[in-house]
Amino acid sequence: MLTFYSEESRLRQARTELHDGALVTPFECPERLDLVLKQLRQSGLGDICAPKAYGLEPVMAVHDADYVTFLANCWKQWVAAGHNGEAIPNIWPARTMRGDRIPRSISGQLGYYALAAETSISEGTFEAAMASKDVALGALEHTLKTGEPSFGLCRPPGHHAAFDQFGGYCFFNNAAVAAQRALDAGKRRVAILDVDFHHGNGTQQIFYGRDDVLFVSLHGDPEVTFPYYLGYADEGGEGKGEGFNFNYPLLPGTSVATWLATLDQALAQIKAVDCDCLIVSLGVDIFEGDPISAFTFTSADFTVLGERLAQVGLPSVFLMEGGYAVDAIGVNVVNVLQGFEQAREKGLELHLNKGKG
Ligand code: Q9C
Ligand code: ZN
Repeated sequence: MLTFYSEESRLRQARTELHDGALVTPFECPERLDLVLKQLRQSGLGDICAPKAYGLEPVMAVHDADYVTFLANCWKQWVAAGHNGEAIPNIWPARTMRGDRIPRSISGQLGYYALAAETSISEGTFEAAMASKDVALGALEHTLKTGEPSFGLCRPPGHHAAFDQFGGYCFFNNAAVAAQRALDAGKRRVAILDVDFHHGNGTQQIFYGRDDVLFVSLHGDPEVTFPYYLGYADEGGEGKGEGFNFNYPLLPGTSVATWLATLDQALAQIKAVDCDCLIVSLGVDIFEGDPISAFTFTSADFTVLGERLAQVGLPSVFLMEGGYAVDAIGVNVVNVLQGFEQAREKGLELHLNKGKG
């Protein structure tokens, strides 16, 4: 399986995350890339290549143009305004105020375009976000061309980024950018399966009114887990999109057996809808040792996850979402991909034998 990766993903080197009432070194850090790359190289899974630059057009196909302009200019404007630290919002157009004004001040714009406060904007953040969506697009292009699976080692992650909002460590929604690209290349319907610990609120929001992208997510129950205000089981899509959104919220501490049984339901939903390809929002923060999450996957369980995903039988693109800096994230990612490859090869073999017999 080919991996796509960009050195430019390292250009985001934020120093601050608002966590537990303090500014800490961000959990979403460049070292995550090293942990995954090291394990990929040792695994012999396949080559690692750099994507080409796809420009802004595929981003504009799912994000608001003014939002993209805000991200491109935010750091410069923040510095020009004389601020010392990194750009962090501290006020929003909350429910009791107007939501139809985009203030001129960069502080006002930050609140308008942010959905959470943990994620700072720093020098190089925009450039890294550009590289990250290029990684997703490179992986998608390879899979569309060959039918072979691919892995996009995206960083920063994407699934919390909505049409015109950043947050949860995400700026551009890599999975949404890739899904839209597949449609624009002639695919009729794309399935996105999100297994990250956190609900993919951004992906859901972008496609909520549409029937050409099926969004299915397993995640920590938003009653008690970030992002709190989306990801409930009764969110089924709207208008044409009704029946194309499925949320499976699970309580913190949910057993792997329950999680996998829920996955089987989710996979049955995907198989019940006619889709041309599968994009997996691959967050490995469902690992028992993840520092900010609360599911109970062991490293071995990730192999089982990969095997089950192969049963869907669709051309598949894996895109990195969460999974934080503990050594095991590399092994966990590789286990999913190897489990997938092995089960897929076995499936192909069975298929061939059937043909012969
Ligand atoms: N300070 C992804 O996994 N805050 N984003 C959680 C820890 C936000 C996670 C509490 C978590 C965002 C892509
Ligand atoms: Zn996550």
